[in-house]
Amino acid sequence: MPRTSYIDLDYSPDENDLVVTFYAEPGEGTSLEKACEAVASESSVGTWTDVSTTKPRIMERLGPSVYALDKKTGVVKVAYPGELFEQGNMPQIYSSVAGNIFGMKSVANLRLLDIKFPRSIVKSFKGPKYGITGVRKILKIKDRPLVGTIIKPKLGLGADDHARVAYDSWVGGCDIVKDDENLTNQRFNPFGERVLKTLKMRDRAECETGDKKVYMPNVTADTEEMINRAELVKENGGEYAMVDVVTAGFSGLQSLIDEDLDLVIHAHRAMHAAFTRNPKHGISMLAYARSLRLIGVDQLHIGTAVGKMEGPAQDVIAIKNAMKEELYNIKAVFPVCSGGLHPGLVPDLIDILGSDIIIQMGGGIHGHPEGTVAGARAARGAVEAVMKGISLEEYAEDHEELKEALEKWA
Ligand code: CAP
Ligand code: MG
Repeated sequence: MPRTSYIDLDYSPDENDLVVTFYAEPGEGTSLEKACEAVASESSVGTWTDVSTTKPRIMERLGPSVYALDKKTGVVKVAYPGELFEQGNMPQIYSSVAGNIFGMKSVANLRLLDIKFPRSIVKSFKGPKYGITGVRKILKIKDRPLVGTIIKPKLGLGADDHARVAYDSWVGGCDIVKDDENLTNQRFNPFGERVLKTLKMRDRAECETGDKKVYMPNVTADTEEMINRAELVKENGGEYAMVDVVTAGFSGLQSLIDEDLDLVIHAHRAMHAAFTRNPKHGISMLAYARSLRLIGVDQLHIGTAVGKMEGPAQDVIAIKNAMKEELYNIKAVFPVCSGGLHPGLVPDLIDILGSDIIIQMGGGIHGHPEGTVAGARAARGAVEAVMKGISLEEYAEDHEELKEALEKWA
């Protein structure tokens, strides 16, 4: 008897299935069951009507199963045969399970809550080249959080000033300096000039401090240009490339990583909130982060729970855990916390997310009353205090820069 429905509550996913958890709200005049049929069909082999060209074996072999459906919560689970997807091709996977379905009238709202990839698909991607252990090895920092800054103002500085602010950040105690997400190759700060001058300042700061320092230039552009920029970074002794992964897209990101330039890939997620923020519609940052781990980013912004960006603690914790959980030997991705952070927030941040994170402060360093060097010292001081189990107030008694930061922001 050929299958006519995608709903099969007796089905239990097997190891070859890609499993998606959705939140679904049926559209006007339809039921949750009907909405699920439409979602399962449109995201796999079907369309809005039966077609004479199909064959029973297609549904048998490639038809997904809606195997869980909760009318109270709207949570629906769909198991898709792994064969529906092209291995190593994240754009195709999202065009299936995160494509047309969001726009169908049969759903009033639809959110992709989580995604579980089968081993065959996981292994078809590179995964992080460095991951947490690799990055810690480069920076020679064993257990404390890494401290980074974003050069501010976001845009407007010339290459010389950019490099000088970077130098001040490093000598003040930052391990990492990054470009902001919308700084690429503008006339006032050309990419090549910025990278060369800032890497020179990195070398100077390393010499003067005796500590390892890294610079994360933003290579975001069309794919070919992104690769050219990453090659320029590599040729000039840089170790990192920062990519705005949402605006660059899965394809650009995969192409850059496939070049295997031996650079640490820092994933900024600007624009993610266009689809991750609405709790009823879109794609969760959790699912999106899992996909970026497979593709192979080494570091990823996950939120702060305490800063300026929306993102409740339990969601940020879930993303952090997903970046580190065992996954067929795929390396763990370094969680990056950034956005409205200042030294006064460091205890709560580490309390919620632990110390195996990268803490980035832009305004929270360059907005220090005594300037960037003092701001970096205050940021590092806050981390040292927490790692030593000392309250910030006590630590600030003999660390003036931290005291001034707390007076301004906390
Ligand atoms: C932070 C930041 C980051 C955001 C990104 C900014 O600067 O550079 O891009 O943190 O958000 O431009 O806002 P501040 P998320 O430290 O001055 O806030 O990490 O949530 O993707
Ligand atoms: Mg930014």
